[in-house]
Amino acid sequence: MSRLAICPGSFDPVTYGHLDIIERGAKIFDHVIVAVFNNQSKAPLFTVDERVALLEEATAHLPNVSVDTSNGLLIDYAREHNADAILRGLRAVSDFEYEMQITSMNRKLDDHIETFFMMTNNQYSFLSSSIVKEVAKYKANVSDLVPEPVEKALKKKY
Ligand code: COD
Repeated sequence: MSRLAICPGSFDPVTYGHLDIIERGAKIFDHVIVAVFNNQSKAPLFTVDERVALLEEATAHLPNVSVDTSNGLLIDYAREHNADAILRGLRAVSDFEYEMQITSMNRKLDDHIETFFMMTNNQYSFLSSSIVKEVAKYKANVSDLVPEPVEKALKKKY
């Protein structure tokens, strides 16, 4: 039986931390859809189309990964696509409370879809899109934090 996971996020922009979770997830699940959603509590730097284009470049080497976007609820998206799981990454204890909140709400809305958490690779435990934008704004080198097309896109924005 073929197993599908949805890896949802803002991806504003995609970092090597996200990519690590996507790559590891793609080894476990038959197919992974990376889905770009708007997070109401964040003001995005990149448009949804820009985020999708950068994700497509960054995941081009993964044949069982596709990129999509949605304006709706994550759980509705997962249901519509007949997903088996929602795939999320965990960095630190500080992520836990937020993740528990959204997982509990998603489970209340549909208890058939499991959420899978993968611990960050130690190397990326400090890494977030916000921190990348913060340092890129001050022209610091971000080449070991994000794929090259993202680095270029950040240079254009700032
Ligand atoms: N190492 C490991 N994992 C990482 C790293 C790293 N360095 N950096 C990020 N991640 C993980 C995150 O933990 C997350 O799992 C994923 O990568 C994406 O991260 P972000 O920051 O791009 O995504 P978020 O947290 O902004 O995504 C929030 C959603 C968009 C999923 C959420 O807002 C949502 O579900 N929106 C749709 C509307 C909805 O359904 N709302 C109700 C939810 S209850």
